[in-house]
Amino acid sequence: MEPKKKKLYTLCLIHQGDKVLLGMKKIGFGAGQWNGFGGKVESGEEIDHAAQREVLEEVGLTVTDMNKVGVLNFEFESDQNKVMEVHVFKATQFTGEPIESNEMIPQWFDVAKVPYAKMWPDDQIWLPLLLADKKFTGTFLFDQPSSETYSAKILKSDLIEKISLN
Ligand code: 6OG
Repeated sequence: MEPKKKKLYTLCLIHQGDKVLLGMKKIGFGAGQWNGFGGKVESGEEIDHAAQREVLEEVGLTVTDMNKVGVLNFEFESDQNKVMEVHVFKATQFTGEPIESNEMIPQWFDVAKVPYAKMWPDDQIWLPLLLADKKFTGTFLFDQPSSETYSAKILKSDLIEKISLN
């Protein structure tokens, strides 16, 4: 059997004090849900450059302090060819003001009121680690890629806290 082809993605959460900036995805994969900002890494592009580029494109901010905090693999039972390797970043400093883009409507949330019910279900497992300045790696198997329904269910998950990411 051929090895599964992983596609590389970024996801950046902007966290300042007791607030986290999320975006309501307007189109594409995960539309109708709150998430961090990110997307596909282009061929030949550095992953952290892709993370910065996606934040600028999706919410108009230039991040000035950003660290990689996690790597998550997403697999889907109903679509065995879809394997996503998502590099998760946390940014604490930026310049500019959040602006709505074609893809995202930004909104600040209190860290005690993150809208997990309207996010991918994996977020409630790893986002608390990010907010607590921890690093992690993990794999999540979903039944299906959901869109606008928050209906994807986690069939298997495995999240490990890490001291450092290599
Ligand atoms: P575009 O299709 O917009 O990139 N993403 C996920 N984020 C979370 N929290 N959970 C998931 O569970 C996700 N699957 C994908 C990665 C898609 C964006 O959505 C993120 C990218 O930032 C399945 O180019």
